[in-house]
Amino acid sequence: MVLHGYWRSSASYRVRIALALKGLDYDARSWDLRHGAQFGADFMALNPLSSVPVLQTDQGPLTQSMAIMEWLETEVPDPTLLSADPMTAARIRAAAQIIASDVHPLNNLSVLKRLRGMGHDEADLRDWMQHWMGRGLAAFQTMLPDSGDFCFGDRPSLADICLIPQLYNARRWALDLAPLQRLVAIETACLAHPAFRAAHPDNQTDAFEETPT
Ligand SMILES: N[C@@H](CCC(=O)N[C@@H](CS)C(=O)NCC(=O)O)C(=O)O
Repeated sequence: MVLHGYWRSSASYRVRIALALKGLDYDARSWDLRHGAQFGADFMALNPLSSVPVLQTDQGPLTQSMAIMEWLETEVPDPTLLSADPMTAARIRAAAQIIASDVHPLNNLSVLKRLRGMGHDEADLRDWMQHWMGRGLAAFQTMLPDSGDFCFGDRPSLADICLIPQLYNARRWALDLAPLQRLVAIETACLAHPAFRAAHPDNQTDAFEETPT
């Protein structure tokens, strides 16, 4: 398999974690989002929505990180990213969707570009990012059980996979994490896990290659 991604892309980071948790090997191909590589014809042939990640499989390219991870879960059920208990699995999906559906789409590079194009300055952008991340992460935190090293118990799930890249993003935008201490504790546990370490942006071969735009 080939994972088309970008080191700082949080949706790519999710899929890297899932692949590592499942113990799957893949080749990585980087597309420099800062310089518009996602709009080239070669990338658009993989994903007409011009966003990463795309997982190239022996059955063709697959887009959308959540769909990719659901497919990985079906292909390689063990270790599960969900739970054998249907209600716990639904709660894991609900927490993951807060980030994937309600927070991340508002924080995307294309949204920031649009806001800049409409005349908003960097202070507006920071306010925008912090607002949506803070609101979503606070809700996420209240949806978790009170104990456990990870979001739902003693092993990582789809909820942790979505949370950790979003927290990476939150730190980049200087979100105040003081009210989110349970999430910070989970982040500490995740970042000590080999799969999360391998998937971390700083450990990708394309890390720090970008030049400022
Ligand atoms: N819903 C998509 C979101 C993908 C997405 O937004 N990717 C971002 C990077 S995290 C991207 O490629 N942005 C390019 C752009 O905004 O031009 C998924 O989960 O895969």
